[in-house]
Amino acid sequence: MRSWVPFVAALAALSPATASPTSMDQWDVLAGKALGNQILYHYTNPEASSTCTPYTASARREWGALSKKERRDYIDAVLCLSSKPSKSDPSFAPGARSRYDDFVAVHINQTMFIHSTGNFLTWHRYFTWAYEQALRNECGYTGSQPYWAWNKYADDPVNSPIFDGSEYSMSGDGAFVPHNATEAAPGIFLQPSNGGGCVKSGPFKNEPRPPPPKSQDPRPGRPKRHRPEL
Ligand SMILES: [Cu+2]
Repeated sequence: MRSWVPFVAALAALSPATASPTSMDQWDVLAGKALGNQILYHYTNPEASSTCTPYTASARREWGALSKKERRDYIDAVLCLSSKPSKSDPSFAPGARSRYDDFVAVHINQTMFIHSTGNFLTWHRYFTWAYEQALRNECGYTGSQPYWAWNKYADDPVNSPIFDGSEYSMSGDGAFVPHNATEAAPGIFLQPSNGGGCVKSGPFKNEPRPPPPKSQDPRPGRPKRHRPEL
């Protein structure tokens, strides 16, 4: 019979990874229950893997729950990926310049077949894993791909850890450019705010601007967006 000690220890070790205590919400509680069930299953199922365990499994964590060093490690790995040359076949992605662009190109190429479809979750799960592997194997990243719980910051995104414009964020508002409301999805309009232009703050402000788009947005009926032809 398996010992309960590793179960309890693993639960204690992994639970804080799902959320920061100060911002715990109902989704974090649900995720904690799921994690508990997974750990319980692992240590009570005789056929459970001995190599993939709750200790060795990659734990995806919310951006705001990462330490500043962990955020910076992830940002540095992304910057590293954007500094490496593309491996894509130019006939597939003529606009790709970097390894980061390679992943953008794959997503653009598949856009019409992976959204609002039954394969949405599985495709994006595999895609995220492949991106995470590139960060690890090509840029020495030792963490896991973080996620963004937007619901935690919806009331004040400008001051959230992911968009506060600090060196530990993804960016702040871009430069202000007067613009009308943007149709994010059919019938859903995002009202204009303080940004709209080039990224001016945060760790990606010096990233090269992609070339202007050479083709139509692949989604008919949507406003054109500034995208490289990837
Ligand atoms: Cu997608």
